[in-house]
Amino acid sequence: MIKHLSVVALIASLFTFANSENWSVKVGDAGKNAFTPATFDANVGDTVTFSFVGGNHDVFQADAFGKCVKSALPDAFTTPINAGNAAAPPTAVWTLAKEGPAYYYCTVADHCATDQMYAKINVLAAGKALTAPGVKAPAEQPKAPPQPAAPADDLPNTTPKSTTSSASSPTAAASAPATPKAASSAVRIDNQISIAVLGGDLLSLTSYFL
Ligand SMILES: *[C@@H]1O[C@H](CO)[C@@H](O)[C@H](O)[C@H]1NC(C)=O
Ligand SMILES: [Cu+2]
Repeated sequence: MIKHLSVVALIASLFTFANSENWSVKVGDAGKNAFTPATFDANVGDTVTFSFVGGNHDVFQADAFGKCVKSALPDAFTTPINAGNAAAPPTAVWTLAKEGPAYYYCTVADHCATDQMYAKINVLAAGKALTAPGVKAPAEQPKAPPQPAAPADDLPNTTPKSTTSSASSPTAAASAPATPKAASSAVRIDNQISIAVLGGDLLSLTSYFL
């Protein structure tokens, strides 16, 4: 019985991890004292990557929308003041650990009080559908050499369609390194995570039957 429950939990974890997303928020875009986008939906477990593209700004968590006061939470999210650089923006990453609205603002000068430099993320439970998703950040591509653009009609053959299909054929997904450039790299990262988690699941399933 206990083993049975752990198998169910492991399969559930597979779906939770496969759906985690990396959202992008620009800070100080176009010289404005603003966060872009200022409001969007996300899931618990997602990350928000702030890119400081202009001006001098920071990000401080608040306890209410439009409140220019640091959150009383002991683990309130904060960043140093960053000098914006559009070509090579400094970044800061906020991992959304808790369900519910997450508020933040900029503490520099009168950006919050006068220019309304504050924003909000609606953090929904992991796996819950998003009504107003944010902007997906381009995923990290460490050593990938430049790839020629693939014809659009190649995509259905080489792009894993869903986490379910990649989970049912992990070796096929793992041995397909030539993902076309047009395919979302976020999908690739999700699949890598799924395969890693699936590896653990298979080990557990094996011990379940021993
Ligand atoms: C999230 O997006 C940023 C770019 O906005 C990128 O630098 C970072 O590597 C991404 N993180 C992951 C885990 O993909
Ligand atoms: Cu600011």
